[in-house]
Amino acid sequence: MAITNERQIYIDGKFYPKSEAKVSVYDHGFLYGDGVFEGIRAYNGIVFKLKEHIDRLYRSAHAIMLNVPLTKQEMTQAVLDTLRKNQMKDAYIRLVVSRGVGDLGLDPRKCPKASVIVIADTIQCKDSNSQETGITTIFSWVKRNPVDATTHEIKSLNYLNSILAKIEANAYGVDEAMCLESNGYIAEGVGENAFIVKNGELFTPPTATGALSGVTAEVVSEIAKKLGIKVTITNLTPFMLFTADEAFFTGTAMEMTPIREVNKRIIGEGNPGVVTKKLMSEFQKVISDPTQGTKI
Ligand code: PXG
Repeated sequence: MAITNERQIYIDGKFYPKSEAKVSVYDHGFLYGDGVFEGIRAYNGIVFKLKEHIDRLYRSAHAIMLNVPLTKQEMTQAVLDTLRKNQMKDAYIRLVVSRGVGDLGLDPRKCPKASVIVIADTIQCKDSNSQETGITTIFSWVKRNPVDATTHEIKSLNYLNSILAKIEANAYGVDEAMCLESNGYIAEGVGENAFIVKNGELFTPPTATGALSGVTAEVVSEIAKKLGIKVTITNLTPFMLFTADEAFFTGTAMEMTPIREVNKRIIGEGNPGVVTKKLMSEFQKVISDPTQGTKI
């Protein structure tokens, strides 16, 4: 019997209680990681940057030649319907499009229809005090997916390299892993973009070599520019992070989170710096601005 007050999950146009929301073991998303996804947040009845997330989802799908069975407008509606169905105004939304049910071979032609899943739930990915204290990190040995393979630019269901980096961070007792790209430059975290502050200016790695084109990173860069803080997209070495004045991560799940340590090197003063704090307080204003998203 279904448990009452269970979350209702959208699967291919229908809602199922969480305990009954299941996909086939023949789904190629499960068998091969063949699919794409997005993580989105809703704040106080507004889905933050929903259009930007949906656009990125369709770009990822296009790159893997996955036919999304909904138009962007229908996909937007599916997200909003899921939030309404669950009566959620604040949520973490997971949008998944998998290649769908096929046979045990790799060939996607055996999967006649892609599957769309929308989960609206909450997420706990950082300690409540990490915004005040900053988090600890290590450089992982796992490089980001190279551009000439399962490139990091596609937000695919293949997140094993992020998971391996996370396992490493866990094993070393730090909060998060910092990932490098194949030339040894800083790429990003396991699910967040990286920024450093040096002499009052912001620097972040290029998306071409190793960082996902982050929605939150874009928002924070825009805030910085409005505040008159210069933002430069450039290759960053581990040394530049060691010797930065401040550093922080941005991401839908992590929002803005200061970094206080990398491989036991304290960054700056070892607590969130002035530029980071200023950006964080402006970021709070932007996420509660109804013009920055789609009303539920
Ligand atoms: N880099 C990667 C590799 C990501 O997956 C980001 C950066 C940040 O992008 P946005 O657009 O969210 O600012 C992401 C996306 C998690 C989790 O549980 C986070 C993401 C994806 C999957 C899980 O922390 N973030």
